Amino acid sequence: MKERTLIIIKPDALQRNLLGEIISRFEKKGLKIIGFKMMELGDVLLEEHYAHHKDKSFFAGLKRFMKSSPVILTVLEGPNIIKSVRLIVGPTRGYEADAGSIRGDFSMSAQYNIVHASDSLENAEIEIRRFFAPGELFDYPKVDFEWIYSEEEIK
Ligand code: 3AN
Repeated sequence: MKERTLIIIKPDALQRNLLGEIISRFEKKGLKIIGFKMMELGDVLLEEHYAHHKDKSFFAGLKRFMKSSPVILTVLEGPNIIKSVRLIVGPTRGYEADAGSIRGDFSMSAQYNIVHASDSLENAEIEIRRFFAPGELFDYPKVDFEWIYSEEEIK
């Protein structure tokens, strides 16, 4: 089984026009995008996804924030995916994250921290199933092209 993780690009990133910047960091690192979509998250999905925070004082605020605009959900594939993505993303609190990481470069907050990334392979599979149907994930390339010119062009 190839290693996969779920990324949620949160409302603050979309409202700050950071989507391209964030996706580009994952792409340039060499991670493969195998699923990608835009969604408005409702209470049911958020209460399931953030069940471990349901008794925290910030839970209502977290839900309000996560519903403030649509989010982008993406599934990334690559070796050692959980660790490599968490290094690119940085720790939860933006003000503690190293410069060069997404949160280190774009967040000063624990709540408005730009992205969610799964914390284990086990949780990644549960989270991917929560947001994606099997037909929304793609296995590619089906053919390896050389990207210089097509064979038809030189006939
Ligand atoms: P991570 O997103 O780094 O896995 P979690 O799972 O502890 O961190 O937290 C999930 C989300 O809950 C965070 N991304 C953040 O939006 C929110 N959150 C976590 N801790 C706090 C906090 N102390 N105050 C406000 N929001 C928080």
